[in-house]
Amino acid sequence: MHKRWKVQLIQTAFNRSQFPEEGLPEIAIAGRSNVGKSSLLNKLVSQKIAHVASRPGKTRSINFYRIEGDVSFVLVDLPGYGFASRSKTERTQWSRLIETYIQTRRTLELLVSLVDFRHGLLENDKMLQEWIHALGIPLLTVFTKVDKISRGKRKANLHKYIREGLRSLEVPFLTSVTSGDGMDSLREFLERYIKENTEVRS
Ligand SMILES: Nc1nc2c(ncn2[C@@H]2O[C@H](COP(=O)(O)OP(=O)(O)OP(=O)(O)O)[C@@H](O)[C@H]2O)c(=O)[nH]1
Ligand SMILES: [Mg+2]
Repeated sequence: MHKRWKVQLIQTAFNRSQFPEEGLPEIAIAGRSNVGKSSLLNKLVSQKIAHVASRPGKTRSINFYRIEGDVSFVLVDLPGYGFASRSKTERTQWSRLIETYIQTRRTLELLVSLVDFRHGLLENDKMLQEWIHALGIPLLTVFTKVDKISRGKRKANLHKYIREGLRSLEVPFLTSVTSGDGMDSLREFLERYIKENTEVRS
């Protein structure tokens, strides 16, 4: 049983001027619309704090959540990409906001790239991962919705996706917010990551 993380929404940003001041280390959650970013965040903190919807395009702002567990850090829920039915201007605006955040944020310690376990990496997931890699930002791949794939098929599925090419500093985590699979290990990993990567510098 993990020690519960305390969570508090510190900021909702629709543009750069609304980003909170850089302070605590940040872990950002990125992925296609509807992949389960907000759901994963809620599950990590055991609280329904981020809005979840069955229709894609729910989260349109960057939301900063302060986490207090063994360590303090900020979890950042990013708007989803690859959502076709919005207007082009709106799409450009969203991706620009995400790009600005990723390129300028000096306290960004880790980007968690969420990928739907039923599909593996699609073209825009690959683009995101290659771009993050080129920027030299540490990246972890986390698969979502593994409950949709029977247990017996998961290992083969994971290996197929790894063979097809993905970036991840660890073996990708397989998670589900409905079954709770992988959540404890992911929580522990993130906490340890923050601990190890911020101690070195302070
Ligand atoms: N079965 C299953 N459904 C999930 C899981 N995670 C998320 N969902 C569902 O997927 C849908 C989208 O979840 P969100 O958390 O809103 O997705 P998001 O990535 O934040 O989406 P945007 O904010 O639109 O970018 C919701 O209907 C969730 O209930 C999971 O692990 N298993
Ligand atoms: Mg969301």
